[in-house]
Amino acid sequence: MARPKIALIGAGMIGGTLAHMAAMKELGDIVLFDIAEGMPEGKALDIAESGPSEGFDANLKGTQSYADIAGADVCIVTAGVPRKPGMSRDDLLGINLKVMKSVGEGIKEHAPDAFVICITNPLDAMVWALQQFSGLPANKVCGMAGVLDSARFRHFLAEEFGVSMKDVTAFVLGGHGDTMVPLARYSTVGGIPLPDLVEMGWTTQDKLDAIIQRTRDGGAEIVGLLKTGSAYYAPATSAIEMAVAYLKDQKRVLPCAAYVEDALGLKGLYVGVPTVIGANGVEKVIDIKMNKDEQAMFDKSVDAVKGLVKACKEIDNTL
Ligand code: TXD
Repeated sequence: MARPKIALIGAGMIGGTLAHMAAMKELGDIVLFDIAEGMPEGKALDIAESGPSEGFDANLKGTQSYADIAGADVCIVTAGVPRKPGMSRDDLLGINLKVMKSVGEGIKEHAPDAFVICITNPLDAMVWALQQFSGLPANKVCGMAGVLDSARFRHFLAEEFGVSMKDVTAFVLGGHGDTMVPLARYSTVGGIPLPDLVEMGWTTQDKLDAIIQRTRDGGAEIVGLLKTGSAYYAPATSAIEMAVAYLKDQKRVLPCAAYVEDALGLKGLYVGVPTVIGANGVEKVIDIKMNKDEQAMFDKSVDAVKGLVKACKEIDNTL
């Protein structure tokens, strides 16, 4: 049986990290696509040359031709421009929408059966535009944001509680932006919900609120520190987790930007929701019941996403 084929559309900071992680995990053969001349080829060759020491078998190829992604099982899209300090994710919309059009057409022609994971910001609008431009079924096109935002939340909570990050679960819903909704009620340490941990004196509500805000600001915190780009290790790791759930039919329960046909009060929108990811892509959107406060935060986040979608339609009237 042939190895799976992983196509990374965009071979920059996240794309290169994705390629390295996918090779080390032996997820399959890897194509690094970019418009930059030489860079994808150089990264592919450099990672391939790490194979003998690391001990993985994978063919790696760098390219500027969409023909080389033919038959990909998974496409992870990071093509576009990242933020610089002082920029919001939404500031990237105009430039990256045009990039999604070319990427969507490339995937439509050469990898129509792929499971597509979009990472490019502003994520919730870009994943929708990518699905529209590519014409792939909505269950095969999703966005990576919730896994990253939840991972950041989990990391900060594990630090606060002095416990293993492995034993902290967290739920972050809504758009990948300032309005994201970390759900404390559904986040736990070893199954103990956060509100119980506050009552048990493990932390205070003020500290929990500060951690929730730091999660919302997680991307900007790293952009401010790096100064020349945005986060790439944790975003890549998060997307790989989603790709593995698809490739190995793991039925993982993961938050991601998925198309919501009719759930959570939504009728036809891409936004961060709890999903089940397996061999059929996004196999289920979990229609959780939120309380009044959570619903209000979620609705606010949904409105922000709808605003981005509207802005896309104003730029490209084919959408
Ligand atoms: O959680 C999330 N979804 C976010 C997403 C987490 C972190 C970063 N987020 C976004 O991912 C970020 O705001 C950017 O929009 C993307 C990619 O971030 P990265 O740090 O990898 O950006 P780079 O290093 O600039 O890489 C982007 C590559 C670069 O090599 C360009 O040459 C290439 O994209 N690029 C293109 N490739 C193909 N086709 C076109 N048109 C194109 N334009 C640029």
